[in-house]
Amino acid sequence: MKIPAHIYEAHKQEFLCKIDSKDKTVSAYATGTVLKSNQLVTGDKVLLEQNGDEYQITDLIDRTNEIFRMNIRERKKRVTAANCELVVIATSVSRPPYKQGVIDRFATRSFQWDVPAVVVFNKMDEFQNDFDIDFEMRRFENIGIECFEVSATYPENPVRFGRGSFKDLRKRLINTQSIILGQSGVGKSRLITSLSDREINLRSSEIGKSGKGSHSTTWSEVIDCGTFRIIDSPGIRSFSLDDISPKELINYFPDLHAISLTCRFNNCRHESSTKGCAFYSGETDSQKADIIKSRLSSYMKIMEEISKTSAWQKSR
Ligand SMILES: Nc1nc2c(ncn2[C@@H]2O[C@H](COP(=O)(O)OP(=O)(O)OP(=O)(O)O)[C@@H](O)[C@H]2O)c(=O)[nH]1
Ligand SMILES: [Mg+2]
Ligand SMILES: [Zn+2]
Repeated sequence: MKIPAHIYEAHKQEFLCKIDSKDKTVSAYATGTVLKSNQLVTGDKVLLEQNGDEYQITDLIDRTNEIFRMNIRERKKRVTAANCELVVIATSVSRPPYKQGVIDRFATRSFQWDVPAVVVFNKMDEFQNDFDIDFEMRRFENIGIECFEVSATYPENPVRFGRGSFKDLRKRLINTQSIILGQSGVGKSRLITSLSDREINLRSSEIGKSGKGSHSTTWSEVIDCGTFRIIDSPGIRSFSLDDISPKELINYFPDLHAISLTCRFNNCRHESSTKGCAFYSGETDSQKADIIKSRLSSYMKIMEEISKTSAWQKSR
């Protein structure tokens, strides 16, 4: 008899699995045939077989989606998690400081993965108005990304009125499996601890003098919060999107993509000197002109970076 389970933690050959029908996690090994064709990851649904005290993973259930980056050399996907219905992009508004470019990169990935995203502005208890948070939220809401303003340390205190609160965020997560992503130290683990209905206490550590996190979470793991599951992940060090080709990048900027379709030339580079470029024709919806301008500048920055890498790869 095969036992349906979820992978909560994936190591090289050993997998911590939660048996769906019981409140029980077991350590399981994967047999050659399953491992050969797949790399098993956190969030995977699998079937187990029990032999005495040992559990073996015999089958991998088809994934609904994958959190991945491409390995350019091998032209293969490197998957880090699976079956996520939502990407929770977490940022701090104090220390480490808010960086728009970083959130844009995560948003770009969520479009590439085809998984809806939300942005959580955490540490609102320390917010000093040093950037225009309403503008930032408008920017993300314009691409269908819901925003929340919370404090993981003081979850019950509404910090400002208007946008999504801690309660709203919890509501949004109910009955889903999601993954939380963000730089080290933004409060991902602390957020999960506060969001959970259960008595969990994930390891968090103080922000150093440099204002940077100290990479306290070291691998991805599913955290069962009672009414929802969320994958805690280690703070990402590198925000490089260099595995995305310059041609496909615009597809992951849906707001810009729609406008770019009306540029006169379909190989338009969207620079201010380009003839017939829709971004400089003054026809963009004036209420949104400021956010589009800011998104275009972010797109251009990423484009410049990935164009360099692909030229470098071509020359090899
Ligand atoms: N003031 C304040 N501090 C917070 C808040 N959320 C988290 N912190 C603190 O920020 C520090 C880092 O939090 P973590 O939860 O470890 O951050 P993380 O994103 O999980 O970091 P990594 O695991 O390294 O990727 C800890 O000292 C937390 O107590 C918040 O809402 N307000
Ligand atoms: Mg952590
Ligand atoms: Zn153009």
